[in-house]
Amino acid sequence: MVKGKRTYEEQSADPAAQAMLIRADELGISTAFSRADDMAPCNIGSAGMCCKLCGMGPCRLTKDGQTGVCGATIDTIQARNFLRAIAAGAAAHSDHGRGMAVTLKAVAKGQAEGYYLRDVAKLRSVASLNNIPIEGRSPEEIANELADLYLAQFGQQDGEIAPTSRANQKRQKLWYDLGVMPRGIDREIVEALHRTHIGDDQDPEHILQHAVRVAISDGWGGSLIATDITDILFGTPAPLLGRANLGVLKEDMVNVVVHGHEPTLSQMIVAASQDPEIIEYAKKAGANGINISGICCTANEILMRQGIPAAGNFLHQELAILTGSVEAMVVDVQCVMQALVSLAENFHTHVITTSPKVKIKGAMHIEFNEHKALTIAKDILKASIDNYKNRGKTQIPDVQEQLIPGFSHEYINYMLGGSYRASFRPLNDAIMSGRIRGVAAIVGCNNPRSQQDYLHTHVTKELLKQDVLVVETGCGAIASAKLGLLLGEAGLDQVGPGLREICETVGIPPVLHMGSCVDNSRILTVLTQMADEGGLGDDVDQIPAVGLAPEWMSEKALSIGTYCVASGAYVIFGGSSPISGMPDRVSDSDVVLKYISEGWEKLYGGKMEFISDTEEMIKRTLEHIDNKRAALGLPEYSPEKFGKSGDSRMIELEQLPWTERRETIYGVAAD
Ligand code: XCC
Ligand code: SF4
Repeated sequence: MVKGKRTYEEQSADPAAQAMLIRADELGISTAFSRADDMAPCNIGSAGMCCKLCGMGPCRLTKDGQTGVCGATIDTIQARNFLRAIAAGAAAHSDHGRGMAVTLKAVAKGQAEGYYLRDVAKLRSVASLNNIPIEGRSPEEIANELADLYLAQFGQQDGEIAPTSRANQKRQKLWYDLGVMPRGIDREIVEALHRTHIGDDQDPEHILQHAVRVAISDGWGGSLIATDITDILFGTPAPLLGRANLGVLKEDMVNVVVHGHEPTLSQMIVAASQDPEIIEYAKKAGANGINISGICCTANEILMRQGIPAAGNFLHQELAILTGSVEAMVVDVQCVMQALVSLAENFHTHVITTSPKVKIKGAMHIEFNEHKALTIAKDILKASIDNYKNRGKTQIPDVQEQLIPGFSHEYINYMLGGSYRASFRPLNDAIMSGRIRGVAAIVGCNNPRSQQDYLHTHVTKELLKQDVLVVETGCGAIASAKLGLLLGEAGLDQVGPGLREICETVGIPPVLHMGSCVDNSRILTVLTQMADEGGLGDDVDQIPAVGLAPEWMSEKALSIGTYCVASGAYVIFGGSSPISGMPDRVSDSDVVLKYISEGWEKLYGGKMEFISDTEEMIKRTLEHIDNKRAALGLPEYSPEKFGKSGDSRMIELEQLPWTERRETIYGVAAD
């Protein structure tokens, strides 16, 4: 746990962040980093031992055997707190999904200015998956029916939510048998609040069973719906060349940073920024044009579709403003710090809130709606341009890295077999032969209580050396991007021999950027398709795969972790555990912690653990992968066998300058 002021290097592994933290100190401005140093977390609350669910409390349970005023035990309190957190996370993702469905409906009806059905192939395939007829129908008709179907999933009362039909058959049956098949997205979230009200559900295991149902309604519901529709409206991602870190901000341009989650607004701002009228307006203001960049998952959404650079991840939101070069930070929902507004008062930056759900006192509010999106986006850009003249002294760290994002599950499928033989066969074969030892999904946030980006990138690097193929999303993916791990190129000399062979043969980086946090649903799809492909058992829990969220902080991360467990994965969270309980507890020790690991493993084949020690995280990941390999009867992992095929060609390629090499290997053109 953090105590006292850390050095800049201890606060962040990113040199751009370190430079801005120095600037913040020089200017006497606080950041999440310094505030974390100044305020130790409450040790009762952080362990899940505080209940404030009614006016008889809050009850703080610090002694063994103690109960709340109502008699609630620590296990009940922890389980309730955990369920509430998961419900909030699922609500955030799912409401985002609902927003996408509302937009799809408006587009289908021709009532959404500036939006199109950009990926009709995906629309048709998603419609087919949902038994919506496609032959002889216009894209708008199909989209209208799909939007209605998806919108209905929120208010549905019984049965199962439609996208769960894409889970493996065996898994669906298991969810039915265990009573965790979600009936309707809103219904499960409401029930979570009901069950955790004073005097309701008080059996910890029963409470946690509902946590699973809520989480499934996120991963296999709201999040999957969000991903599907985002692809339909803005295109299914495919690899392209991007850039990340504060160095993407421009000295001579109007810098507009979009931050948050929903792509509806950010995509429109990108479109509006290319409008000749707007460019002209910027030039008149004395700038060389408009430079859009992103923070958090909004960054991922526009990075992997349009190649718009990412200014950074969660902990970069304040640092971007600290450069003094940001005319406007345009935010919508989730992960937006209230601190931005008071921070921006030290500079000329406008913080502009746009969601009808989110206002911050002191911020400018320009409300977004999908019917007038383009007009609103232009208004926002004009306000940003008008602010350019107020810019004072700037300091933009000259730090950025290139990356290749855009690995949707569709693209991964295609890249492994081309148009004629698209399948997961080569990936499964590589795992079966031991060239690839297993797969790790490293996802989630930044947390100022640990060194920014260090845990992510350290775990990533160590697993690559061990021939573990890594997929990433969210702020974790941006961490790897900033530190240069999302270029096949930069990493290949640091990856194990077998994995390197595969990456070079297929032409992929060893770390695949799969998108934003709602796109963790893509990871579910990949795992399901791998199970269905054969050779790695018949369900996700048999695949040698692990999910990790080393720097998690948001409730959404807990929901993601839980739906991954429910889908059969082993999930490791780093940092602190929200349910760690008393350090030296004796009586029926740590019921909740035990239940989400051993208990859930018996039921779902997946388990959840909170491990603060990094090396232990890596060790358990590899152990799990090796145990799963052994259970499948696959050969033991032995790196000596691989890495020699085709080396002469690679040695030849390595003589070329990086841009040419990149073009030859990845087919991504130079800037
Ligand atoms: Fe938020 Fe999605 Fe976490 Fe990043 S990773 S801090 S949730 S933006 Ni999802
Ligand atoms: Fe205390 Fe029980 Fe009320 Fe929680 S629900 S605050 S434990 S009395």
